[in-house]
Amino acid sequence: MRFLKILSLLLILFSLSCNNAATNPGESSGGGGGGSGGYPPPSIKFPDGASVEEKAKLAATLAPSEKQLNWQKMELTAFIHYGMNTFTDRGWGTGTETPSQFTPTKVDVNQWVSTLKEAGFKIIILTVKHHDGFCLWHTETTKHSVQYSPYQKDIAKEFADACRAQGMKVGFYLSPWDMNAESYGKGQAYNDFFCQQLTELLTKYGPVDEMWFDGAKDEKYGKVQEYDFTRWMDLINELQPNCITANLGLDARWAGNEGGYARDSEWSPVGFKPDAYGDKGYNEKYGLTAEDADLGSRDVLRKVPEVFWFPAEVDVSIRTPTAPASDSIYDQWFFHEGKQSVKTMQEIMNIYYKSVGRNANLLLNFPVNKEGVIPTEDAARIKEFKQYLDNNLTTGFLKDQDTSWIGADNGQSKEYALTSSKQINVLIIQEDISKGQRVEKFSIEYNNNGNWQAVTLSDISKATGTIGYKRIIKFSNITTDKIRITINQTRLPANISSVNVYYSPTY
Ligand code: FUL
Repeated sequence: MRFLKILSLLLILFSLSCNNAATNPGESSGGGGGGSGGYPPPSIKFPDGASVEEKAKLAATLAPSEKQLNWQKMELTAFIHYGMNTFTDRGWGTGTETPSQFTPTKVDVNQWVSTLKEAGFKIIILTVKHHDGFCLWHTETTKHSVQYSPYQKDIAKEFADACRAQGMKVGFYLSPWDMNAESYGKGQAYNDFFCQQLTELLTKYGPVDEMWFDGAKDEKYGKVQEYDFTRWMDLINELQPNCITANLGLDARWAGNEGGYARDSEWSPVGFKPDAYGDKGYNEKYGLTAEDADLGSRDVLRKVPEVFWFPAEVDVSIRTPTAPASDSIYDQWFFHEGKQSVKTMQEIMNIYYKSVGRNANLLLNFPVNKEGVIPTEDAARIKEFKQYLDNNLTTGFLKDQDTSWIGADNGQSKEYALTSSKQINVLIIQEDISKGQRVEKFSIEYNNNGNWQAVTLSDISKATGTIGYKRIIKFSNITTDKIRITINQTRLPANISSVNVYYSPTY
């Protein structure tokens, strides 16, 4: 029996490595059940009775689909919340508003796009429908839309055209929860309505790179609606196979909070099954929720039968609420005059270190104001952020151009020389995730007058656990000419694609 089990595992590992070798990086089907074109995204089912060691090795061979890999490389996604709530001063609307209340004076989509493009964002996701059901596009599905407002013009179209003209990718936030739709709560009728909305958005506005589905759904409002996720996901795949589905989607996972941080060790191969598979009760069975402190360590692998490539996305706003909106919600997402402060550079940099620096994408929200623009203060702050990254965290101090380290195994170390002795306090390290995420623990030392000494980690980088696509480690200032990285624990020999060190003077 044992022999047969080992043989079957060896065969699986062999077929996975052939699969990886036979395709370009990122084109891997994931080897364990991912469909071609990345739908559904890659996953691996563990053989019955596999030990945790065997599961960890298998999980280490799981790789993203091509579109998931491209998504991860973008690092920065901008969110724009704009809609009825902007005018009613609410966090959540009621669905009883009227289009006449939507009264922007100048919707300047070009200002949104150029501001965010200059700040380094690669894609913008616009709330084309929030929970109040008001649509920012011209739709056949309802009269509760911008078309019947004083503004009249199709904002989704203006936005998508402006993005494309400036070379930015396009995303839409379409709230599944709809407090205005008459069919909401009526089972298939609402799923038909929602599919019609999806069809409009995915056929009238050119390539859509990301569809973002929010999980908020308040059944206190008396209506219970079952979402037909399989139908939605199939439809998106049919209409726009390159589109990423996020949050209540299959390709990108909600990091579990709206405070701007990923986990210290953020795994992309996780035991948590995307809710959008509609597999009710699956995650409960294994005691997992999107908010858990751990979704991918050996403790999780031990108890689950399957591992999914489901990378984290951190959503937070550039504005912090300082007073409640008129519906008592402390709302960071929509613009509320005099009730929010723009985050400081220190706060934004902390968010950056705890999201992009922890193997997650940062989805940073910009509330557009009543007039229809990103306020000057917010635009100035994000410009400052970009300048700070350009000046301090872009050109590193290591001597060699090629810092890759393929096959870095347990207990192995590698030394990296700086161009000369320099003061440093940041290390950026990346794994080639097209081959999987593998490192569980690593450490950093520096040459201190001939002795190797461990760096003192900052609070932001409490532990040097996982790496993933990108890990940014902050530590106390040191002056040195050489650093040493040790891979303390890895699931399979790791593929380190780059390492570099920097000096961040202020944050
Ligand atoms: C939440 C929503 O309820 C908020 O209004 C906002 O859209 C945020 C991104 O997701 O769950």
